[in-house]
Amino acid sequence: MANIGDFSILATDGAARTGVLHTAHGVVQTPIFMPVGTVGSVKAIAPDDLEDIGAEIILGNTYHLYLRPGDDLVARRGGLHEFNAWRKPILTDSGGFQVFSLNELRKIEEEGVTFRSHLDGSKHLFTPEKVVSIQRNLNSDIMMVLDECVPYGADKAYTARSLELTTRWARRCRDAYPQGSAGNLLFAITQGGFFKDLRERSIAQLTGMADFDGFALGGLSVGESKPEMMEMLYHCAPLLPAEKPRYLMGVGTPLDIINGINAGIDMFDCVLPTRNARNGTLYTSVGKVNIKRQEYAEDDGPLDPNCSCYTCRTFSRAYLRHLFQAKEILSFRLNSIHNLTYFLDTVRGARKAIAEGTFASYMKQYEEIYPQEVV
Ligand code: PRF
Ligand code: ZN
Repeated sequence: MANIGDFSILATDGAARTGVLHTAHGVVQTPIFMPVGTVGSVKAIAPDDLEDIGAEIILGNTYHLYLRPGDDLVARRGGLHEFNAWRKPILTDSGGFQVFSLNELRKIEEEGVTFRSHLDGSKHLFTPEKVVSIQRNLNSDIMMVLDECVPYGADKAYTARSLELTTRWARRCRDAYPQGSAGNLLFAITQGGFFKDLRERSIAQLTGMADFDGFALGGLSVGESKPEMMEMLYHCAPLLPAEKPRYLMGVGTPLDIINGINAGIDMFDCVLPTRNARNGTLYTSVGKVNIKRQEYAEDDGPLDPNCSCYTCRTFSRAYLRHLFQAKEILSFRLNSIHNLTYFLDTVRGARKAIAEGTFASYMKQYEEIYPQEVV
């Protein structure tokens, strides 16, 4: 019998691994991509669509759900799974990152971070204890610690002070909810900016506290160049404990995800598939397609003949283009179904390739589809 938090690695291929993580709402196969449902809903997508796509876990945001509708209100509805009718695993980000990206007037102190709501300007304080309590109210399967995502370009002295604070906050999060208290897992977030020695220090401090259920790499994909991100990713991923799930936060493109898997990462989330779906940028087996282009106006073929999603099984490129041009809300849904399927197919294909020992050639296909990718 597996316990909540158990993570078993089933196969490895180089540094890449495939495994199974047990949560209170079922298992997650890794590597996995987590669709982003900021306010509890994956934009334009209903839970039955998510089921059809084969999503296994979605992400919600502490920051947004705390401000609206309020974590107490969600708790009174039985938690986020009962509230949004997604009964499979949910990971919640801690709010740290959202406070830093959505608030210019935030103030960071030892106690926590003070910020103003982007909705009504009201003032709030997130402490490590508070974000754990919010995530417990949401009944998140995987809670994240409060961290400071250091802005790109921060100097070494600032980054060093910040990572120490992130470590102290992580300890306070864990102390507020000791491991195994109930069914909510807690992951630590390593930081350290773009300084390898600081990254190593952050990882050593956090992995030295053995009582986290997983470890994340934070502070990447924050404005750095692709080579800078890759260098840090490949340097840090192998330093995270091999026996626990490793999560690369907020990353990324299909090729980034493939690189993450190649470096030994197990979990990913990004708004890219859903946000790009709403912009008409669609990922296919031959690369990115901009569905608004004139060349698709009378194209009766499927968006991607190699995709078996509802959108590709049912509609032509001509119709998808028309929906997009007419700004029909169905366009959001159909495009999101396809892009999420593409990202989930990417990780499903990776799992299969790792199990079969063919991950290197699987990766090569992505390098060919997305050469010198910038965004
Ligand atoms: N910290 C948290 N959430 C995040 C990040 C981080 O560093 C990132 C960085 N790409 C995305 N989401 N808490
Ligand atoms: Zn499709």
